[in-house]
Amino acid sequence: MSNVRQAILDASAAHPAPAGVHYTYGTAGFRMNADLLDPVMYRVGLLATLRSKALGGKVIGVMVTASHNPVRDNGVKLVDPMGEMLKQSWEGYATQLANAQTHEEVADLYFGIAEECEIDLDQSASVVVGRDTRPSGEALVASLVDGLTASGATVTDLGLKTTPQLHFVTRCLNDPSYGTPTEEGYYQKISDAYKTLVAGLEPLKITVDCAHGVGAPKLRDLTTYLGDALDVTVVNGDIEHGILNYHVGADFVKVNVKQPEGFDLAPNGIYCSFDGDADRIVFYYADEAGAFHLLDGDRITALVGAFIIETVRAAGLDLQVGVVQTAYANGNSTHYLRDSLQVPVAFTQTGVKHLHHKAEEYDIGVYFEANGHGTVIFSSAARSTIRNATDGDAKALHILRSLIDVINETVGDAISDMLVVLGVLAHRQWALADWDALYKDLPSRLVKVVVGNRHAFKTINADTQLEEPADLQARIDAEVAKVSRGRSFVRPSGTEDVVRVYAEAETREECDTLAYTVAGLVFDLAGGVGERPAEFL
Ligand code: 16G
Ligand code: MG
Repeated sequence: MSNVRQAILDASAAHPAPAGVHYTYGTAGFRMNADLLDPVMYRVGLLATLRSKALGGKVIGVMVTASHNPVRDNGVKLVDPMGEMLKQSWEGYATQLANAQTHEEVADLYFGIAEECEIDLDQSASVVVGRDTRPSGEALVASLVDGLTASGATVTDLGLKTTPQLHFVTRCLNDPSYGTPTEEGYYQKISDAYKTLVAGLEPLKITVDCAHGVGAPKLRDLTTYLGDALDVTVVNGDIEHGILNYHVGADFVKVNVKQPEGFDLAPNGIYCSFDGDADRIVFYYADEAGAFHLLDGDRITALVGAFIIETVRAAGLDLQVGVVQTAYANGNSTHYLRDSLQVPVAFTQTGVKHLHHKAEEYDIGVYFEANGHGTVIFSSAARSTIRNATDGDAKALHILRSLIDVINETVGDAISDMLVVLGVLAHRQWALADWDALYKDLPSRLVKVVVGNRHAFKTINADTQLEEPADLQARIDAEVAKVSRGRSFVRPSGTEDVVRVYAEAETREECDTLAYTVAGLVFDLAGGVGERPAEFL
């Protein structure tokens, strides 16, 4: 037996699989109750080694986080060399390895994948690891490192990082032109660029709800680099007491359309919330009357998209700017982008990797999910056009050049997105109310339905239609036709054991009728479980 096989078997013995648990590498990697993740971590270590070897020894990233989930959960996902999500065809290998029943099977899969992908096992492998503030994180990283070590990878444990910082460092290690591969390199790059972007403008003041997560210490670190360029107040930054994401953070604010707990909103102030691993952000403010106004990912697309288009035009550059949304984008945001801004809008399935991939088709691609996850990406041609332009409006070129470096192109990044939005607001001299006035949202509603088997739901056309269960879509279409400007779709969640129903319509009443009627149809015709919720029609 080879030494490596023996090493993998020996180390695997310390990470036995629990009986009867099925693991799936989904849109956000593996994510579940932390108590079940130990064997998964070990095996993800093996897979990360293989992935690095398969790519000629390039550095692979591994992030240990469960994002906005409760603190008892944890999760893990792999990051490819340019800072992008793991190549989709490898998700299947991750799932296979995680579900192996015996140590022998784990080793067989390791060598089986190597053979199938024609991986040279003598190739070196290198992996960087980051984790969020969850108490389970350290032990899970140790199990991950066991897998990496048994399979011979060189490991760098970066400790506490936001998810986007881990993506950034991974990218820089493989592509030094992107930046210095350290947390300090990250702060230096984006803070220098922000200072350049807003030079000469009135500094803004923002209060940031960090969801009691990793964003808090990291944002505090950033403020020392920003100096006077921005006045940041960190709130909800208690990472010691296991209250991560509890009634706070971007997901809480977006789902409930209300402010997080823990502080009061002064009228017309600038506020935002990060999620637990700081890769999502939403903004909000209270008006004079105390009413709460949410500015979600769709709004960020509209603000940033419009600003970039205008600046590209002002700079006299011939670059195509495009926007990518999902079916969850409010219909009026799409309407605003297409009809008022005349910008091409593409739709993809939910999940960052789909949006990112689509955005790569433009010279400059702007993508944000309604939930606040997104970024802007520049093709390398667009980047050189912007960097090398000699004529054209100097101010516009200056803005674009600094914007490129404020943006974390590898993945949605709450810290970097915050600076991008603030940079735009500073240039426009807008309060959040001005941003809010760009368009008016159509009333919308999201409803969860618990069914026996959510995997029986198959969507097509970027999640907008159901292919299975058969006949359900025709029933949904009939309901949509009854309301004005109606839209509704159903998709299985990739992160929770539920089916999600989305509906929007011209009025709140029509919207709610549509949402609860469709939810009722799903419940009745597609195996609803438990008591039928009273609000379902
Ligand atoms: C994950 C995705 C996010 C998506 C969400 C949908 C990544 C990094 N994150 O959090 O993009 O919006 O899942 O959740 O891809 P759902 O499938 O439960 O609706
Ligand atoms: Mg997150």
